[in-house]
Amino acid sequence: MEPRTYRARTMKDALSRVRRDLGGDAVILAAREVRRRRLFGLGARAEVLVTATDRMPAATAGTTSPGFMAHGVTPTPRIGDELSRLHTMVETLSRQGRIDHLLPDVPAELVPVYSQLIEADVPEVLTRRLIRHIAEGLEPDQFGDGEAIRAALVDAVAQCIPVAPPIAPAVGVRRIVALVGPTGVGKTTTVAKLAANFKLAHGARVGLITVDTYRIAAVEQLRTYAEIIDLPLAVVNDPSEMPSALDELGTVDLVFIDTAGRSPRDEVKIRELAGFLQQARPDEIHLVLSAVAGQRSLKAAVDRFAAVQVDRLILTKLDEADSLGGILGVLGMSSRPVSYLTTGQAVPDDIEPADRMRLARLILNQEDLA
Ligand SMILES: Nc1nc2c(ncn2[C@@H]2O[C@H](COP(=O)(O)OP(=O)(O)OP(=O)(O)O)[C@@H](O)[C@H]2O)c(=O)[nH]1
Ligand SMILES: [Mg+2]
Repeated sequence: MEPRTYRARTMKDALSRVRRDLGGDAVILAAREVRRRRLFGLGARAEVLVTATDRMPAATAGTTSPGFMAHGVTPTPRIGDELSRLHTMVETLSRQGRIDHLLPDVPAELVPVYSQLIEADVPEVLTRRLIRHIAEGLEPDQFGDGEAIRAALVDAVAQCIPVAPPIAPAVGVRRIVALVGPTGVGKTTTVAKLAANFKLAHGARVGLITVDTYRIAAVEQLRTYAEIIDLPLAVVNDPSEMPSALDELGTVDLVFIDTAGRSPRDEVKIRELAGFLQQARPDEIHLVLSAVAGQRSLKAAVDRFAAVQVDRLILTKLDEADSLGGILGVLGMSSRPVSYLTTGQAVPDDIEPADRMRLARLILNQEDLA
């Protein structure tokens, strides 16, 4: 087939269309950004032009292996394959004199890495910053070294992920930890996982408080966990009840406060939540964010929940997310460290303390959850 040119708003969209039209063996011949004038003088809009074909052009076919295949175009790309393509891509593009057509500030050898990050949903601006960082850190002879590039990439991504140590209860000192966040992200489930682990694995004395009294089912959900794990539970209907609820729990090392999900759009409800928390004076407030949520809603959540003095982030539903790169942009914006990752519905198993190298490898699809 003659090469076709695809025009799209983002590199990711362009690559998806290439994949849909040309299938798993698509070969990218050139990729560049253009600015397109818009009608009525509304300013220029950036677009990406990708030229691709379903097989190698005759001039280069049969020389080495196929040229640059877009990362992720094959259903299950293997990193080894990807890295060997990196080398042949550079050769092919050099021969075709096409390196200049590539994205201007991305060195040709790092184009597959660029594509990998875009496919993982890492925001474009951050992708370019990562590429620049990797390029600066590599020795000249490492540009042809797939292993070195892979290690540099994981390191660069890991550096964008601030992590916090796990919650550290001390015997005889009551530590209060509150979980807040948008609706349905997994706050109650995560409270149950944490409470069970601290009681069962660490032998801590744990108590629970819920301020989610808007729905009967919400209180019952936490009460069920409290009964199974055998923990005291206090229900708080009004901020003024908080001190007596804390007393009601008796002597405990760790109190988890479960809160009602709040839409980031609902500033009134978030202020109301702040009222409850002011009375509890938590030592730590963890904002729970679902990895399934889109970049924009994650950012809105970080932005709006800043009103309750968030200290840490918990990332949930990693098992359900198609890609995790969007989280990176949000971490940069929030500047709060990640404390825990949750990876499924099972209480108490599907939770782990955040580890920046692991999260980086997960984002880059270099590691499985299990
Ligand atoms: N796949 C997956 N599901 C999860 C995870 N954590 C929680 N869930 C599920 O997400 C759903 C909502 O969980 P909840 O814990 O009730 O969420 P919430 O944030 O307390 O919800 P609201 O109180 O209504 O705001 C439940 O079906 C959980 O089993 C996770 O890590 N992975
Ligand atoms: Mg809940």
